[in-house]
Amino acid sequence: MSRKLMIAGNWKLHLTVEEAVALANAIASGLSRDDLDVLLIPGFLALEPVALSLSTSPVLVGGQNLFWEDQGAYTGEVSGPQLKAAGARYVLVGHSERRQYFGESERTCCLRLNAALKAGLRPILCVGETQAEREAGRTEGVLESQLAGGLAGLEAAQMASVTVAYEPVWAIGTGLTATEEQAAEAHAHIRAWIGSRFDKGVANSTRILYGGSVNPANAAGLLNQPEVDGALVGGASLKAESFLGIIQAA
Ligand code: G2H
Repeated sequence: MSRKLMIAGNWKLHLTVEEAVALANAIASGLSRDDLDVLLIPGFLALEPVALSLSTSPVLVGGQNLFWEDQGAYTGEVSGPQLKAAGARYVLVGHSERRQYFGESERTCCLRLNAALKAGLRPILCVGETQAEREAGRTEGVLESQLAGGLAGLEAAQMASVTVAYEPVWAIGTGLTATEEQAAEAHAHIRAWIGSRFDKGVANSTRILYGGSVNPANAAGLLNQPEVDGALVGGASLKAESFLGIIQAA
């Protein structure tokens, strides 16, 4: 089954609202392909202005995180319905920076993922091993437990709305990239796990993105791997030229 490629730009804690809108417009106006999905993931403040500025463009907008309750006395949180109303179509869940700095656990990933689905958002569940886990030969076990935790209780039909992103922690923002073989191997393992947890059809139709220091020079090799269905890009998504370069390389 053919899966549509996605190139997503995760802007993390970068850019003012004005800078984010300008970058979104530069990316939208430089985009010359319509055979793949392009997703921009700005900070919360910029999300609605970016979505509004892209309203006539095919470029999609997503959130970097969400809380699992729709509303209530939860100071500082942002909910799925709020993101949806602001124009988000996708939302990251369990990015390694959330796991590392904000105590994200498999249980909270699962709560957020379900909240996203309930709000009509498409969650992108991020999984990946640290350097120490890789060196200890634990990569596959870590991926399996993050997948099992994040997708706990999910039914096969719900997987049509779920994307997985494999982001080896040791490759994030470090300039180190997984080799094409390492990425292909991890993606194949994730797909096989999805096949045994759900079924082969779900496994074949689930989009699995690679993230971790993707740039215009290494994108083609990574995206050429049949198991790699797109890229989740951080640093190189902060300049229109490099992000468009990755899209061109895909
Ligand atoms: C991984 C990635 C985007 P970078 O976090 O999610 O960031 O491309 O800077 O490694």
